[in-house]
Amino acid sequence: MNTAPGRATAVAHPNIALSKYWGKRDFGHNLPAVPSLSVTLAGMATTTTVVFDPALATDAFTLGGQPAKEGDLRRVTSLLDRVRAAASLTTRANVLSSNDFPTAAGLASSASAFAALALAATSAAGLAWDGAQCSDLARKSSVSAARSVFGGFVELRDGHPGDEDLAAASVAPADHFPLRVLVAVTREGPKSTLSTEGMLHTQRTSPFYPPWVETAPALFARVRAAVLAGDLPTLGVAAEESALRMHAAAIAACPGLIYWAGATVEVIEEVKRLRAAGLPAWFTIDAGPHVKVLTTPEREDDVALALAAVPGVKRTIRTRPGGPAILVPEATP
Ligand code: 2P0
Repeated sequence: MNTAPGRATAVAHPNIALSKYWGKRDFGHNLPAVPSLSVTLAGMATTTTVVFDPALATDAFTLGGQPAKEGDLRRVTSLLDRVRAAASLTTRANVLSSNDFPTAAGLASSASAFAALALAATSAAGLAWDGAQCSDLARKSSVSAARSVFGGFVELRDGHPGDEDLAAASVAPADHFPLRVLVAVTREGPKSTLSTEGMLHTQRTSPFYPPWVETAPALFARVRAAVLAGDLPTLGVAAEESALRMHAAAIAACPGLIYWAGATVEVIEEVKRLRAAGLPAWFTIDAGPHVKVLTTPEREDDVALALAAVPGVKRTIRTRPGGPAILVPEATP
């Protein structure tokens, strides 16, 4: 419940793509070149408060207690400008946001950030927008954020010219089948190439970008069917293929874009060893060095123990499918 007019707080979770998005069909409208399917994660969250304040001359954005960088403030302002236009408002806003997981480290912080911001900002502006409208708004700032508006398993189709609105949609709820996702953190601190630049560079220079775009829809269909069937082994294999093809396209860019650390490869090898030993374990990797491992609740402890023992793994975060972005009561100071 958000009682004070002009302000609202929302919580959103990161998501991990099982079928990856990498590349834009239209940079101006931020339309993805390939369809993607993700699982929204419980256990990690962004909390964002938006306060429209007539006393402000410009928007202000504080991230984790620190004034945000210029570029981050610009992205926040551009989302707020869309909200102001829709609500016929001119008032500037103060945005306070915090993550309970590392920012910009390949843990999809922009996904939860813009999903929380879209929900908090529209609510604070008095707009009663539904999930699809918030998802489209979030997607215009960050494609993966469109998916974090919804909980459980979520899809986002590829965009085509003329797609002014493009929202993600739910495929199956969080409890559709028993899944655990373990994040093997291989490096602390922000990554060197942000996703937006990384995919633009891949698009411009990688000879493997066209085959990536051409083959991604069939992989997406395999991932989607496996999710609907609750078939983790089939899902795991398709998710690994999607991650490796995305990285293959990025690695083949000029110069090559290698998001992996040495420990990333060590974890991949360990996942293969676990699988050969009969444990359910499949990996996926986003635009960073960490490895996310899909497994079952029954074998989560065994897999977590094995990952923690891999040289170079700093720590392991245990997550599971989680809920949608929601409005929450504000904490009293
Ligand atoms: C994904 N990633 O599907 C893929 C896999 C990273 C690797 O979406 O430019 O922050 O803001 O739309 O959404 C990360 O890219 O990029 C991402 P923009 P975004 O989750």
